[in-house]
Formats: sequence, C-alpha cells, structure tokens
Amino acid sequence: QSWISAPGSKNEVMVSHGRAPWYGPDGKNIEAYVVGIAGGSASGKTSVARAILSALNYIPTVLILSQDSFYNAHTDEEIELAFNNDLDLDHPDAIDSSLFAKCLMDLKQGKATEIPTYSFVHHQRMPEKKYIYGASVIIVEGIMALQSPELRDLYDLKVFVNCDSDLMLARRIKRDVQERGRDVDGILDQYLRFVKSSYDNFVQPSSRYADIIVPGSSNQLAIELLVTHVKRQLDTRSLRFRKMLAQMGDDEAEV
Ligand code: UZR
Ligand code: MG
Repeated sequence: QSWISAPGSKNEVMVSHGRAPWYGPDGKNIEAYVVGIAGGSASGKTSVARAILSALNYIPTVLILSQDSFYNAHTDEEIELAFNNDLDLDHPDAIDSSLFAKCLMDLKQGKATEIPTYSFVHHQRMPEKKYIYGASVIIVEGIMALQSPELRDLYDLKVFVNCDSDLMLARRIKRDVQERGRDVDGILDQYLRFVKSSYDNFVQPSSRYADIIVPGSSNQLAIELLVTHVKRQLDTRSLRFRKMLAQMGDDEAEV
C-alpha cells in the first residue's frame, strides 16, 4: 500500500514533493506534456493559454512558452523598416524557430533553458534572458506554432483557435493601440500588407494539423475539456513516476 513513498530510497524527497521534473530510477526524466496552440493574430491564443493555466490553479510547473519571445534579432535597417511598417513580421522566417524548438526540447526533457526577451515596442530582441526549468506541462502559443515542423514534432496535443477575421481585426486594433504602442493607420496598413495574407497562406492552413479546434470566443466549455485532458495527463505522468519508484523500492527490498 505504501508503494507511493518507496521508503529509504534516495528519491524519497522527490516523492514527498511530487513536483516535476520527475526522474526515474535510470536517471532519465519523464517528459513534460506539451500543448501547441496556434491561431490568427488576436484570435485569443494567449487567453486560451492563460485560461488553462488559471484552471490548473497556477501550478508552478505549468509554463507558457510564447512565440512572442522568439522573433529574430534585427539589424538597425530592419528596425527602421519595422517602425515604418515595412518589415514582414508575419512570415514564418521572422521567427527563430530553431532556438524556439531548442528551448522547448530542453524544457520538455526536464532541463533548464534560457528564453530570449523580445520587445514589441522596440521591435528588437533585448539583452535580458529568462532562466526557467522544472516544467511538467508546457503550453506553446503563437501564430506559427503549428506551422513549424520542428515545433510540431514536440507537441503531445495540437490546438487551433478559430475566430472570425473581423473579430480578430477589431481585437488587434484595440490591443495594439493599448499594449503595443501603435496607431490605427499603421495597424491597418500592416494588416492589409502582411497580416491578412500571412493568415490565409500560413496560419489558417496549419489548422489541418490540429487535434482540436477551439472557438475564439465563448469558449469556456472547450477550455474546460482541454483542462480535464491536461490534468489527466499530469496525473498519468506522476503515477508513472511513482510506479517506477515503487519498483525500485521493491528491488532494494529484495537485495
Ligand atoms: P499575436 N509583431 C509586431 O507587431 N511587432 C514585432 O516586432 C513583432 C511582431 C506582430 C506581428 C504579428 N506582426 O502579426 C503579431 N506584425 O505580432 C503576432 N506586423 O502576435 O499572435 O500575439 O497577435
Ligand atoms: Mg498573443
């Protein structure tokens, strides 16, 4: 009955915490569970990711990894173009997907990693990095989250947030004025030149890879279903870890 605690084993402390990362007796990690969320700009990806986090009571080992952090570092010329709304930041190449995949792979394997910082106000990668570790669940979100094959390979569950284009545009205008220091003219200019075609050519087609399509509004029930699934995955993983410990405890008892 006490198979959960494996008394006397060197892993006893980890059992009592029950926190990720979990190491099996072979010293290898049990991988974190990874959810990839894509959808158009201002479709509600970040909100869905945050809602999952909140429904999981902000368990500290559940992390959100946003594509926002992984835009490429820009040259001075590129920054000037960006301020004139002439830089295409909606193309898959605008994102440092190899660094994105490397950070995600590290976290998935229970390792620590360094996340770059990107400023939407300066259109530039900042010198600061965020050091994070100890993930049990990782929620990845971004317009190209399902577009990149490197990232797709790492997901256990793929979600697409589906939203009407007029709703996305209305939300984007509000948000970019309030939070990203833009003016309406610039936003519309950028939308017509880059955002719309990127949605049609790259983002929307990537919905074919999704396991689940979540609506971009009135989506409480869809989020509840997602959360139930993620919770079950968390339980399964911690149970697998405990079973491994229990087996190790048995082996030790036999010696
Ligand atoms: P979400 N973006 C910027 O506005 N500035 C940058 O420096 C980098 C990215 C925008 C990008 C894209 N488009 O449409 C949007 N532009 O961020 C994606 N122009 O972010 O999914 O949160 O809307
Ligand atoms: Mg967002």
